[in-house]
Amino acid sequence: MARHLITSALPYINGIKHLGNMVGSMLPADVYSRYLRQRGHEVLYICATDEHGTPAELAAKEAGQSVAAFCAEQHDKQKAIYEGFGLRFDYFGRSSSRENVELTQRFARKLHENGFIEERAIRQVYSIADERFLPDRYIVGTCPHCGYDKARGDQCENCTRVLDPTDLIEARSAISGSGELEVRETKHLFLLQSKLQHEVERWIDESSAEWPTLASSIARKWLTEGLQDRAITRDLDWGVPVPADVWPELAADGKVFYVWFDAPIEYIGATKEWSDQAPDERDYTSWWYEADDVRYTEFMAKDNVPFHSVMFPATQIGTREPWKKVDFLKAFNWLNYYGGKFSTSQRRGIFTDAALELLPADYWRYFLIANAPESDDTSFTWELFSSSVNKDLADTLGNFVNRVLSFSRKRFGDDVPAGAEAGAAEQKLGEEIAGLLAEYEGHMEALQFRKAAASLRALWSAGNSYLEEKAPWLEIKTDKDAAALTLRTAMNLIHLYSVVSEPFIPASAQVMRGAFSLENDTAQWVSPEEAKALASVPAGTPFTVPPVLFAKISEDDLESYRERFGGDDEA
Ligand code: B3M
Ligand code: ZN
Repeated sequence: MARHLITSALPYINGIKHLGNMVGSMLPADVYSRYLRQRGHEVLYICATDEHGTPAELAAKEAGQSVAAFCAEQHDKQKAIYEGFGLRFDYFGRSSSRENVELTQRFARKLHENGFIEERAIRQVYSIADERFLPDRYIVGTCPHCGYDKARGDQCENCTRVLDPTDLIEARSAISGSGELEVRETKHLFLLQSKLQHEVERWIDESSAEWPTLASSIARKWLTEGLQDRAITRDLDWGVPVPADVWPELAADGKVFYVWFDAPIEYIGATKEWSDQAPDERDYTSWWYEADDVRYTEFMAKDNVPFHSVMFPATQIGTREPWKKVDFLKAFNWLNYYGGKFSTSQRRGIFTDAALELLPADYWRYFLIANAPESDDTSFTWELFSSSVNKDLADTLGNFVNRVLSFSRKRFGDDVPAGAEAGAAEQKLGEEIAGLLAEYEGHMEALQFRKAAASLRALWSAGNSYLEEKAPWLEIKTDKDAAALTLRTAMNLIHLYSVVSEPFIPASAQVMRGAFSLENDTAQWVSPEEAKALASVPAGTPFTVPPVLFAKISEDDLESYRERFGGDDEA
């Protein structure tokens, strides 16, 4: 039994997220934490909304709300949606919390004391039309590296390079669209990452060996390019204020920390929010400070990797305090919509709120994880989605559950039938199940979600093959006891499925488990050795037949989804 700290990249507050956001961060983190919990580990899964920076200010402006009111409302909205998806955070915080403000200022003070922060006068883009400086996303233009013409001042979405607003070609204001810009001098705090290069390099050498290549190669690329000193403050109204005791002039000037400085600290901040709710039982420092017994896993999409693999660790190292650093960084590629990007600004693709209105969360959870963009970008298409729901969930799993339970009830009544002793076929099935379960565990331990989904599917299929082979609907005509054995065995499979499918499809798993009136039944994991016996549901256990677990998606449904959300014609 180990202590697992799990975080997923903090979703921006600037609007409802699309499925592409969720599949690369919160959803796999939830699947993994559920799995670890079932196996009896102590797990703390922390997430939060990322509320500072230009995206929040811009979105609030568009909504005609104050930033504070906008963030409070959007936080609640996102939180409700994630609950609907069955994401079981231990805590879902807000980066604008008092805890995060205090921790962010503390980090800055420490970095300053250790000589890693410097005040520098810089030349910054000022918009004459808007009468303000234009940091980060307030400015758009053409990326000097790849030529993408909608690159933002802080990062190019296309090539993922981190940018300075002054790097952009043909820059214009994102507020007014005005190209009437000039460069003015203003003072900002710089984090002297160049001084930390060697320490970060050593840390990556020691820690990244088992990270997926996607994550370690991005980290390496950054180190090879050399760590640059970066401005960590901005001229914005909304953000963590620069502490006045250390930098009175900048504080008076209203400078706040850059969102990417305070956002990762919110992983710690949200843990403190969590522990401040029950200070007698919880202690955030036991997870974050000198926490050598904790294994820390982070989940994120690839564009977030530079910040988590290099910049946040540099910040942590620079405090000279023993903060917990990431042990395993799980990164994801993009999920596309028919080969093109999901886009929040163009509302292209499927958004999390719309998805939940359409179909139950388990359909999405299963599809998304089974097709997670692990080794490559992948595409969502309605055709792929419906075939995966219909084949895997409805035909293979749902139909098995329903067929077995209703047939048994019809022939043997409301209790699991006794019948014959297990024979060679059950022995063989048990061996097969144990092997597949061990495989499944291996993939989960390695955070290989697509492979884990394939093993889970194979477990479901094994039940179908067994049932086809034994054909209890024929057995019953000649040997009632043999038919009862087959059904009892199949019911034990259903119970096993309810346990091992729980990380992927928690709601349906609970329905499957709930079909049996077993005392003190939990979702506690079953080892391959235990699973082999297929005997967790004894004869005589009362059961009920649940309603159809998964409804098939029809051609008509498909047609209407394509129409409503747009199909490949828009790619
Ligand atoms: N909010 C970016 C994103 O949503 C950012 C992640 C912060 S993690 C500390 O992709
Ligand atoms: Zn670019």
